[in-house]
Amino acid sequence: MSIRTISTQPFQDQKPGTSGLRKKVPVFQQAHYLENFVQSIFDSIAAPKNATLVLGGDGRYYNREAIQIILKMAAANGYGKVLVGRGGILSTPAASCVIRKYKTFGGIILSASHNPGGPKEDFGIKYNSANGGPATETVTEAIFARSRTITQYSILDAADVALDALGASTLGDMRVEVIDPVSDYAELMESIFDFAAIRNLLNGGFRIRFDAMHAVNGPYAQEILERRLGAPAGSVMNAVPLEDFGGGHPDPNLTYAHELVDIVYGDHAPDFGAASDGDGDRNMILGHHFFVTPSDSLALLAANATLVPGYKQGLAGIARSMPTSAAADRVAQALNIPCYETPTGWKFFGNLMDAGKVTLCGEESFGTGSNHVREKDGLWAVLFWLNILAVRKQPVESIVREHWAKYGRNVYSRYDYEGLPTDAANGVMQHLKDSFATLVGKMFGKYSVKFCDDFSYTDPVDGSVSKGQGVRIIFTDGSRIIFRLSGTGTEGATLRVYLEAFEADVARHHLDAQVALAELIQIALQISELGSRTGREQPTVIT
Ligand code: G16
Repeated sequence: MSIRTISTQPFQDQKPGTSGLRKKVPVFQQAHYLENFVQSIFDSIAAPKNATLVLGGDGRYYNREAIQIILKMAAANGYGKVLVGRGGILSTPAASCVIRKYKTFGGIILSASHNPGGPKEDFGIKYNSANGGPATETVTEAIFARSRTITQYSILDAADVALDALGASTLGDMRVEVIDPVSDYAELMESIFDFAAIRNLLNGGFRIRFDAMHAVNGPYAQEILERRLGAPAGSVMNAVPLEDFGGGHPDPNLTYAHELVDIVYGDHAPDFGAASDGDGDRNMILGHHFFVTPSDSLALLAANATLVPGYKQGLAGIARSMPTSAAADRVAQALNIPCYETPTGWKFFGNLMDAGKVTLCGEESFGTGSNHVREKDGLWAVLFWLNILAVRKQPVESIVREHWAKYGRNVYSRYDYEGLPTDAANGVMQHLKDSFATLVGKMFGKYSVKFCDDFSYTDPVDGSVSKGQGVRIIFTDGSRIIFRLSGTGTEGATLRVYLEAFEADVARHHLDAQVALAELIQIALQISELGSRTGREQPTVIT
């Protein structure tokens, strides 16, 4: 076995987005493309010799090939050991858990998250640091800069490593340990939640449905929900992970998880429904004929946290991404703890958690998590809900309605316009920024614009500044319209419009969000000129 040093031309498009580098599979299959990025990671993170890495992915198309390339490159770059999930599988939260538990130098996660998989669909790669979280912007910028100047990479000339059985082998001087992808994670969940109480709930006829969407969480959910907690076999649906997610879009929202949505809104609906995404870090929570918005879910978990053994001491603080509703802020205020508003992207929570400033974090994009790992965690959110339900013994809907009655309701919806021509989407954003001065003070029916800006964030821990994180139009009553370009799409541009109105009046809490937000939606379309600038009348997805 020898190390080969291969000359390469840099690619200029390897800028990591919100969550690592995501491109179509054929892009990754180009000669040297993946290798350039992996070498750029290795060159930028400068691990000491014999460092240990964690490696795994969500099992999508090209996962296996990429794992073999990365293993051989790690061996050629002086790593001492790689812990790789059996079959090359690790959910994103499980990878974070393993990095932390075994105190490794970092890890590489292969996933394009909620994006579709398959030979013509998406693939992705990202680097997570020793804290188990996505690399900070400083590191991702360094990786990108390196990828633009790279001239060579190193790879071991060796046969593929057997990945389907647990155990250790060597690759050159490097040790490869194939680990069970589920057990460390399942053990962590048992240490946080009251499994006995949840088992009782499930034994008592409380019916659940978990949709793994043919993605990575199938085996995790079967092990934890069915085997360890005793949910009847079949409670986990679409449990077999497939390279193309069965042709579906593994994004747990009301549009893409329609199979589950039809069940929980159907005649024999279960008491609780949930879904997670391609790599297992997102979650959607549903009750009997009832949808819990991710923003409300964060607020509810925070308000009920002390019912869960792992959080019975209370919370240090909460963090939410800027477009996430202010429902969590109200809980934080009541608990007298800080609530931080960060840019979109889980990486911004890492410093806050490492510094002990926050315990729970959440995003409107169906992400919720805590300091137990440094990624958002889909199954963790499901277990958190089940733990609360086991203690409170009330239906999901009545827990949410009681919460609204106490704190008020932050009515919320997001409109996604996917696959727009990039110029048109940029044009909408520029037009909004150009309109700030004329918008302030302007009345739109009962809404009066108080303030607008392009959100900028100064990290309270390391002082780093992130600018241009989304346009905020804030009204005098606290209602908000946010416009933001997605950082995770791979086709054209995706423009997201986030709408939020605060409703204190309990008598109006029954209103459908689309009805309650109708006026704000019209204002958003009017001020952005979205229709005329993009030619798009209807959003692709409404959540
Ligand atoms: C990633 C990040 C999330 C973030 C989301 C935003 O999610 O991990 O923290 O909220 O992107 O997506 P967009 O930029 O498209 O609005 P994931 O699940 O794709 O890794």
